[in-house]
Amino acid sequence: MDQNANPPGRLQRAPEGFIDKAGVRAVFTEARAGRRDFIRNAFAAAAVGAAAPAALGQVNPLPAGGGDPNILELPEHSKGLGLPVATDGYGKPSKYEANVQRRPSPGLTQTAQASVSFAPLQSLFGIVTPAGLHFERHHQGWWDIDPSKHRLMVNGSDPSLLKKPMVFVMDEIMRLPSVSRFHFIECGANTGMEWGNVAVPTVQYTHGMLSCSEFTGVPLRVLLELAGVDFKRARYVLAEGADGSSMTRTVPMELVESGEVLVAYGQNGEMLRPENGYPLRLVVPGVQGVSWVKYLRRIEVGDKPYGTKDEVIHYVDLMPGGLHRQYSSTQEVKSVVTTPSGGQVLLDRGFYNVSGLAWSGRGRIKRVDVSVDGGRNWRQARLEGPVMAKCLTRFNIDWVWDGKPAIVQSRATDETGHVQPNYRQLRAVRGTRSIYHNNAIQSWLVQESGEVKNVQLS
Ligand SMILES: Nc1nc2c(c(=O)[nH]1)N[C@H]1C(S)=C(S)[C@@H](COP(=O)(O)O)O[C@H]1N2
Ligand SMILES: [Mo]
Repeated sequence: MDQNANPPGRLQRAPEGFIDKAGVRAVFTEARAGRRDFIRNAFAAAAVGAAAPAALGQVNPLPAGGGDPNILELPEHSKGLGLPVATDGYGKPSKYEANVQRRPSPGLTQTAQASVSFAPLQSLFGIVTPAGLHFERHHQGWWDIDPSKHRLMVNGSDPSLLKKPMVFVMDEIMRLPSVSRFHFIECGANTGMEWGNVAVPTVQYTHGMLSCSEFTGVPLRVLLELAGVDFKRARYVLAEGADGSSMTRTVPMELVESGEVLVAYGQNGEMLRPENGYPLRLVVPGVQGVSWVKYLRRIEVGDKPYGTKDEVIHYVDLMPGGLHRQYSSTQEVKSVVTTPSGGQVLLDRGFYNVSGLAWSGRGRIKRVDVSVDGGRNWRQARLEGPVMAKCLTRFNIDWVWDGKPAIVQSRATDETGHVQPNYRQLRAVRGTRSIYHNNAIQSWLVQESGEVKNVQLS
């Protein structure tokens, strides 16, 4: 149970005068030198107390002969003429952000087509994933499909289940009333490498098969109504993609009837990216990514689950007794601290904003607790609004690091009362040989050196 040794909310404030001039100068100097390490800069700007200037001096000595650091010379961009508008028809990030990239995991897969690239969660703010940084998971490569040639067929496994099989072109789908909703998508295999032990160093690789977008499209229910589906008897749909992977997944009709499942063409205000299923994908809120069929070309309605390869062999849970558990597709409550996280470095003790993401396939996040002592004491973090169902929720909490080793963790609770388990609790039920559906509490060890490491507590 919760041992709230400390009251929730903003516990500690940084001491007076914690922004010191030497620290701020060091930040400017570092920025000019082109060295951009978010954590270092953020820290330097918030360096605490009398020890800070000395520590900063050791790590970031001001260059000798740099002139009077109190006199700011006007840089070129404050004097000259800037670039004209529309130099680039589609804007790109600053060149200084070039290290913010989705990344594959070398050696994880045998080909670059049946593979995955991970989203850089450590570099993102808020809850929305920019389309160009959305994780990718392809079973047989991606395509840029001509939308004028794309078709979506709606048919029945038995003709009596629907009155009128239909084939839609994109224009027809886009004429229908649309909805836009924010949802996370998480691959069922996210954090899958960590089942046995620590395997990868950074949050990008432990949790980066996770993204969140505003999706726009038509509720699948609307298309099924147009086709005259008998909802009493047609209790399942099969979604099929147009790529070579024969990606097919059964979706229970309850989810479709609720209006949640979307046939989506929009992502964050523009058309889907080709890597994410352009021109049409299924959005199945709260359900693992594999059911979000990309390049969606067919919906078949049926009266029983289809038992396709992706649901009887893949994306199943290997239980301790050797049994396979199928169709466990809801993404259970989970969270992770993204700052500080593995691979980052805290320069010195002092104030930090601990920040992370929480989500649940069952609904809204109700609360997130954060521990900095490996789970002995917990404090309640602030949830940044809007808090939406089956969507990422950003949380933040103040922390003053005393320079001693610390183990930072977050534990989410959703509105249905589900609480994120620790590894001991999860392994007691699920064993250690699974790949999928690992929602355990993540631990980051902040070492005395300031280096942050991925660790697991037994
Ligand atoms: N047609 C098709 N749909 C697919 C896949 C695929 O390979 N082909 N991969 C699935 C898996 S396993 C996941 S996790 C998500 C990933 O979506 P993303 O690439 O947009 O992140 O798409 C799903 N839909
Ligand atoms: Mo996946």
